[in-house]
Amino acid sequence: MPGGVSSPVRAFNAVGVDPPIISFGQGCHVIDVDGNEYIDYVSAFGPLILGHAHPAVTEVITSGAQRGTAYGATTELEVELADLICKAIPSVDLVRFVNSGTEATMSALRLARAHTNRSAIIKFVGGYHGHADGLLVQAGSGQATLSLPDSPGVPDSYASETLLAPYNDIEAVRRLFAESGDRIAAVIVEPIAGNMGVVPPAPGFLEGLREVTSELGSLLIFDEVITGFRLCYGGVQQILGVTPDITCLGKIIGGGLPVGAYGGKREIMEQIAPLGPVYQAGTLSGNPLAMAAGIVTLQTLESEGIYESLEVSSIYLEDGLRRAAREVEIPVQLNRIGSLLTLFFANEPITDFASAKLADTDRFAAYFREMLKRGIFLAPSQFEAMFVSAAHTDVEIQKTIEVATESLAAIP
Ligand code: KE4
Repeated sequence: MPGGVSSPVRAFNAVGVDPPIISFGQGCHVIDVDGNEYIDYVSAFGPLILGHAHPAVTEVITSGAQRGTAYGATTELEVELADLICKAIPSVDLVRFVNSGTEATMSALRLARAHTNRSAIIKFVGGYHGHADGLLVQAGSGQATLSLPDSPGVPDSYASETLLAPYNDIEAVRRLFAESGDRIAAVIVEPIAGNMGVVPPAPGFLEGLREVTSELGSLLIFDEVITGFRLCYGGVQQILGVTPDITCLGKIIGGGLPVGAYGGKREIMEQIAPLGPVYQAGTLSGNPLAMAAGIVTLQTLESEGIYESLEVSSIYLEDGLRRAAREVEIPVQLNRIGSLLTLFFANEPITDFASAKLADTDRFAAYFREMLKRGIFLAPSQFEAMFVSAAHTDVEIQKTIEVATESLAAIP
């Protein structure tokens, strides 16, 4: 296994410590093979909004597995999850399941190019949408963590179709459209950026994207792989009041099993095979265990008032972390939206990738190591988010704040 991992960020290259090997999770805790217990804020990078091994999720997977794991045929479960998603997100009339966020965004871009008969796309510097070739251009998340601005192996011909603008810079987008508008198929954006650390949209940014894409016949794609069902029941688009043409989903809708999805208005989605000519397929797409886990996760989220309690615990955590940094007089910026937050070691506000890159990643690494040895498991990169789950109670939040105070005091 290259680097001993199945995904680069897990190698902990940016934080200078060997990664623990996890044995199991329970609620908001993970336990490594040496028996060390951690309060977990990685949450598998987002899917586990209910926490690890949630009884209802575990039950449907266990009972489902006894009926088989894959059929290469349609099941009632995928229809049921599709219904839940289409009912929860008004902009989605039809939805197609795939096996990862990467597949979702890759397919959404192919659909947008077919629908508009155009080839260029706009993404944002520091935005991460998975590892499809054309999207590995100045991406965030693991690429930013490893300081790999562009991946080798992506032909210039692909990269030349990917135009870049700084996140939150609507004038830069307007300039790109002025120069190349008639060849831009779509703009793809994380409506709340989670892969340069958490960066909220500036007032008017998403509205501006909606306006310019509608004006010039391009599609607006919201990559809600992180934000889908994270901040409310449905897409964050419903809170932000901007309606995309295509929405990409993943993570939470699979309850921790491999899943992705993309969906949108009927007249766009009808072009997907077998209804239309745009080809996309997948052996395990819509697999019954991921569908079952996703259904019970969404049903739990819809029924139990979880978003309200997530907001309360996330505010508690934010206030505590701010207080801890003030106590030791370390300059930090804390960006939080709902149960997504990032503590940046920076003096100035973080509003895009250029400002995020000014953060002191050495100081973050020292903080990370201090937190880890005191039993707090954070994502091993300044350019990721902390994910608060429904399983984090006041006890764990208070413990996290105490440990953060000790950790911040211990770093140089
Ligand atoms: P996957 O292919 O990893 O399922 O999803 C890609 C993706 C797409 N869109 C957004 C907004 C995403 O955040 C992601 C993946 N997120 C990263 C963490 N920020 C996954 C962690 C990893 O790469 O190991």
